[in-house]
Amino acid sequence: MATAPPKTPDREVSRDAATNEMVQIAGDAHISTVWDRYKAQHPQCKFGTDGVCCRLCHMGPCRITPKAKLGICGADADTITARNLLREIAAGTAAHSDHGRMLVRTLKLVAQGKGGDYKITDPMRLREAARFFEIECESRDDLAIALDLANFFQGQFAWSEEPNATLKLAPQKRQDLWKKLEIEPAGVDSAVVELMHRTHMGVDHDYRHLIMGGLKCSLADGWVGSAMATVVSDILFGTPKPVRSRVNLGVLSHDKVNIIVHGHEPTLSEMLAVAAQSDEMLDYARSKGAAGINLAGICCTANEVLMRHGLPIAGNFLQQELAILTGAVEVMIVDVQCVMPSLAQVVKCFHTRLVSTSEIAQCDQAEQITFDAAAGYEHACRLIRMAIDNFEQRDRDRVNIPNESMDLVAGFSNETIFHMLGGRFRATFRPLNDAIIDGRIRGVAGIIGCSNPKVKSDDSHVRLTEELIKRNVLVLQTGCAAIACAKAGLLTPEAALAKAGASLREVCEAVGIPPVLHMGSCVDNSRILMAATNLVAEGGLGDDLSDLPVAGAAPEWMSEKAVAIGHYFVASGMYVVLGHPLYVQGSENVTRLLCEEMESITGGRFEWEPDPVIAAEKMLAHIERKRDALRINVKRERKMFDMKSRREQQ
Ligand code: SF4
Ligand code: MSK
Repeated sequence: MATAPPKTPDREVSRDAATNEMVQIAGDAHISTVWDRYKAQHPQCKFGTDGVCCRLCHMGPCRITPKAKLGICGADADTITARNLLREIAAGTAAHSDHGRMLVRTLKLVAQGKGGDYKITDPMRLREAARFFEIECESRDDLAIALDLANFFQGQFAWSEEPNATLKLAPQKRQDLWKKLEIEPAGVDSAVVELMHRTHMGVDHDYRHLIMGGLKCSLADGWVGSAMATVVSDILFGTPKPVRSRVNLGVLSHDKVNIIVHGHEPTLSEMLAVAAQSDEMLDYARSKGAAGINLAGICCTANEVLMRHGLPIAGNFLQQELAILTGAVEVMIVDVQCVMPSLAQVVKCFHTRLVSTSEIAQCDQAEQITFDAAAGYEHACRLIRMAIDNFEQRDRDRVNIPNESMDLVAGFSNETIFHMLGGRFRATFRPLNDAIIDGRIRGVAGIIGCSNPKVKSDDSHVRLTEELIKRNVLVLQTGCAAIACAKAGLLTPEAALAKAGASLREVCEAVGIPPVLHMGSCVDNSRILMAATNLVAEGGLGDDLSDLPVAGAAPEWMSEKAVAIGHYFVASGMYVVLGHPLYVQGSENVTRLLCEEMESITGGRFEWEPDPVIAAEKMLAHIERKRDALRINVKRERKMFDMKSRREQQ
């Protein structure tokens, strides 16, 4: 029987050599990857990309065309694109917030003494959060405070007469604006429900009113659901501090049991990280001929265990199939979000076992072992044993682990940055504000989001980051963007400093931070919101988030969570550049509202720009405009002080 010739990839799919190598191997073995399926979907539906396809009722589906400018009910392109966009925001908000809910539940179990091996790892963070939300802390033990905080956070999900209390994390002026615009959410769940209601057939038809509703829901994501997820993760698992580790498929081991954790919720992976280092598990691995246990991550679970344990990252979103294709993974453990259904097909070609652990996320071809936090440690041991038992099934002749792996430093929470900038005794953002005010740092950029087969993966993340640090902009990162830059070496202070502009380098060296700071997973974009809030609070850079010389970008985004994130940044007054447009281009009005008019409403707006170098220029132009408005670009006269004026200063 003639064998089919190996497939040749049409293009370099990635900036990352390990990815290209594995895609070639997949092609040779006729195993379909995300890039093959992307190609098979071409040409992609123009009605979909323009956002003018509506299937919200069963008179439809309807599509807006030059000949049919209205759907059967009379909805026009403005209403249809806005409604479709809002449903994406609702889904993104729901995803982040359900992640937050899971963590709040675990905190409550711990507080009630039913949390198994979970505990309060950072009591300072607990007390700091409790005090902020006016929970009594004096003369009370941690568990009592944790119970009050968990109940308070639980209350933030339900509908309430009052706006969400966590909105108070934002600067006062921003809160006042949200109130004036009537976009304060009053409960995460009700914000999502309201959006689903407003977008039901025959409810809200005014595209402007719809978009403002979308901003309201997105605030329930960034400043409520995600903010709570980040705080509770820090309390339970520890507030991240700088750690060194390694990244890319080359972190997989030839002689150890490889276990991949993939998804988003850190609860199980935290226990796996502990159990994998236990003597019991290590002895068992050795008894089966393995040199040890290698726990590595994909996507945001990777970021979580990296930030707190320094565990290696095997790859970002588009590398999940490729990790299995190495033939060296004993078990891939998945939970929620960004887990491709295709994994079930890829594991069939190898010895890898795919285990789904979330009660809400099942895959008919994966093994389902639903995670129970109260028995977290035993659960983790069971999964590790499963991997060890599978080690002898590994076919050494089919193992293809690329050589590529890179050093990185991650773990930059706001709390850590405060201490790094302020020194041991005085936590402060002051040196950062001063460096921005005197122009040595021009501003701050947040680069976040996924990878997407529509573009050469990692390339835009890396080029945009390089361009910005070269121009003396400090870069904060999360999610798969951070992993992309880590693979390219930009998360090693040494390499990044070498690429940074002279004045940014000087400041970073003086205060001991790298120019590209990895702040965590997708929910940890709330850390970027808080970093911006801290810049305002420190003084000298205006009194609202929209005054700051900051800009955001998601160059390779793909998920509905990214849509929600983009909107909460815009609702918070930020300028956000997306590498490809939202599905709204079928409506000139909606596009104009999001990309132009929004600036006069919230102070923020969207921009689409596929070219990372031009995106950097646009971000820098925005940063300089903000600097001009703050009048910090005005050259200050150097005053010569004589002895008299020095004495007057004292
Ligand atoms: Fe068509 Fe209107 Fe129904 Fe949408 S809601 S499918 S536009 S009839
Ligand atoms: S994992 S949402 S692909 S960043 Fe958070 Fe990466 Fe985007 Fe998923």
